[in-house]
Amino acid sequence: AGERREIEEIVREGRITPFFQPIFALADGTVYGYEALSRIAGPTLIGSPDELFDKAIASGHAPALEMLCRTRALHGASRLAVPGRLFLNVCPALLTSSDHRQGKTSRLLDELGIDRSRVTFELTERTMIDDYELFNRVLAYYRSQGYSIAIDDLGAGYAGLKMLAQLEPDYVKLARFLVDDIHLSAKRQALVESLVGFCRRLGITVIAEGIERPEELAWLAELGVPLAQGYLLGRPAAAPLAPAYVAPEI
Ligand code: G
Ligand code: G
Ligand code: MN
Ligand code: NA
Repeated sequence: AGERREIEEIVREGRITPFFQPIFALADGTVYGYEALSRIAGPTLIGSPDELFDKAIASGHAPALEMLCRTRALHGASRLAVPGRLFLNVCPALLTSSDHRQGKTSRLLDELGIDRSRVTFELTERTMIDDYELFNRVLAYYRSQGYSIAIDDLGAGYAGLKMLAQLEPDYVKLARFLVDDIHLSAKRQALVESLVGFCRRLGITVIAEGIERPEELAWLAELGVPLAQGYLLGRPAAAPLAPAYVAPEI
C-alpha cells in the first residue's frame, strides 16, 4: 500500500530522471545512439525500474508513468552532448492503447525539433508471447508514423524464434545471456553468429547489450555484430554525457 502511494507521488510530482546509455558502432567507435533508461529521482522504497513498472501496471498508473518517462527522456535527449538515434523502452502491457500517447509523443518531438525517424521503440520480448497479429499491427502503426522498432532482449522470453519468423523489426537487441562470457562458450558464439547472419539477410540491424568484458567485445566484433552497448563501453548516466568507448585501431 505504501508503494502504491509512492507510485502516485512519483507520477504526480514527476520524480523521474532520464538516464542515457550510449550505443556504439563497433566499426569506428562512434556513438550510434542512446537508450533512455528511467530512474526514480530521490529516495524510494522501490528497488528497480522493473519493479516500478510492474507495480504501476498492477495499480493502474502505468499509462501516466510511461508518458512521464517518455517526456523526461525526450527533454533529456534534446540536451545530449552527441546527437544520435534514441531508443525508448515501451511497456508491452500498454501497446494496445498506444494511439493517444503516440499522438502526444509526436507533438512533443515536433516541439523539441527531434525528427521521428531518429526514434526507435524497444519492445521487450519477455512478455510478448502470443499475439503476433497485434504486434504486427503496432509495428505497422509506429512505422506509418515514421518511427522504427527494436525487439528487445531477444532470446530471453519464450518465443524468440517464432518472433523472428513472424515479425520484421528494424533492430534486434540480443538478450544479455548471449553476450555473457561469449568468449568461453562455443554455443553462444554459434548462436550469435547465426542470428547475425539471419538478421543480415533480412536487413535487420543487431545490437548486443550487456557487454562488460573486453573479451566479449572482441568476439562480438569478430562475429560481425555492428552495434553494442554495455558497462564496458559506457554506463547509463544523466544527460549530457560524453562517450566512453574508443574503438581500437585496426
Ligand atoms: O536500467 P535497468 O536495467 O534497471 O532497467 C530495468 C528495466 O526497466 C529494463 O527492462 C528497461 O527496459 C526498463 N525501463 C527502463 N526505463 C523504462 C521506461 O522509461 N519505460 C519502460 N517501459 N521501461 C523502462
Ligand atoms: O531490458 P532492457 O534491455 O531494456 O534493460 C536494459 C538494462 O540493462 C538497463 O537497466 C541497464 O542499466 C542494464 N545494463 C546496461 N548495460 C549493462 C551491462 O553491461 N551489464 C548489466 N548487467 N546490465 C546492463
Ligand atoms: Mn531496452
Ligand atoms: Na527491456
